[in-house]
Amino acid sequence: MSDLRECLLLGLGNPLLDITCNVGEDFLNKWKLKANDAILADESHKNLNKEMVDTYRCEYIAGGSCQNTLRTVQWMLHKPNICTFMGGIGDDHFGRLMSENSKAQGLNAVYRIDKTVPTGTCACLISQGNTCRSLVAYLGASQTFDIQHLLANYSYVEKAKIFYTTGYHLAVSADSIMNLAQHAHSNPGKLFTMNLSAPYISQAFSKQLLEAYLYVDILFGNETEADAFAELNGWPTKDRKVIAKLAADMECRRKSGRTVVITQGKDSVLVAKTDCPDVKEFVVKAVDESLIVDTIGAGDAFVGGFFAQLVRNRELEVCVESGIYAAQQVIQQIGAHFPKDMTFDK
Ligand code: 26A
Ligand code: 26A
Repeated sequence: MSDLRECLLLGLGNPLLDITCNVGEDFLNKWKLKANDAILADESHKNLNKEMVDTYRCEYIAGGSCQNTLRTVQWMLHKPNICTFMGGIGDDHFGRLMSENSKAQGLNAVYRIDKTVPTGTCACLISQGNTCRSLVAYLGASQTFDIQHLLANYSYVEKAKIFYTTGYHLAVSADSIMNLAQHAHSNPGKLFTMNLSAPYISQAFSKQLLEAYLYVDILFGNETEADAFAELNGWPTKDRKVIAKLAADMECRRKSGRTVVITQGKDSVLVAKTDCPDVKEFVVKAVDESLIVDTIGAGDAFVGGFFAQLVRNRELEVCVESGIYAAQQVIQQIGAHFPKDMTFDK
């Protein structure tokens, strides 16, 4: 582990402060929220966070998909500042909570701070004795990130060897993403990696996605995102192994080709590579249903576990095993939290 240096991995995404608490049915009804749902906040949710905080004991965590992934890497590596995270927050109390929390978890967060827009949040309302989760995301200042911030902090780009961005961020700063992609492309040994993030990205941001995809060394996605990507490309198949292989074989500017990693919940993880006819299948070992609290953040943690080995140049098999390990720890906790101990020891 001694050869691990700081700022090896640079991530770009939407920082959202996850605000989690247990609520009663009446609270959900008052805010017209379904017990199991994930929505974007609108005008009607303006005071939701405040009322949650005033009414219940809330837990805060530096969330947002990319930041969750990088926190996972730090959790597994026990050495601070291996990961740099960039994204936009506000100049407010929630922004300061976010900074404190990400720092406490070992992240080197280089936030763009916007004076006019509040920090993004994700309200996570748990109900019915831990069995239901209602998520309300307010994207706020996460949408104010711009390429100027990246350019002003370019020393972190120079230092990094692996770049990771969420598909979500294609909607925020596609030019920053392209800048990272091209930086990796013109610097031998660097890797550009991306997540599909959500089916709607393949639908509403296909142009930006396909442009960045030319430079992707490693693509991550789950089953529904893989299906949406197949649909975008007009592939008439539901066979995920075929989808993974077709995705790996799309035009690629990277000399060494591309790796596509698809997670499927309790089903096997699929890995396809350019110039490799077989799609590898990694069996996911069963987790006793009674131990599963919720699957919030499982996909984010999978990618983090994968990276925790990739930064140490471990082979693909160990990266995937570590991804499964991290995801399975997170599904046994509320939200995108980890247990205290980390017992993966390959
Ligand atoms: C653009 N959107 C909707 C989002 C998110 C998001 N992260 C980035 N962009 N909506 C929810 N999240 C985060 O997803 C995590 C679970 O995977 C939440 O903050 C939560 O921690
Ligand atoms: C029974 N369920 C829901 C599950 C899982 C699971 N592992 C076992 N049982 N749901 C998710 N995972 C883990 O999280 C990753 C990302 O979804 C798997 O490792 C999966 O690859």
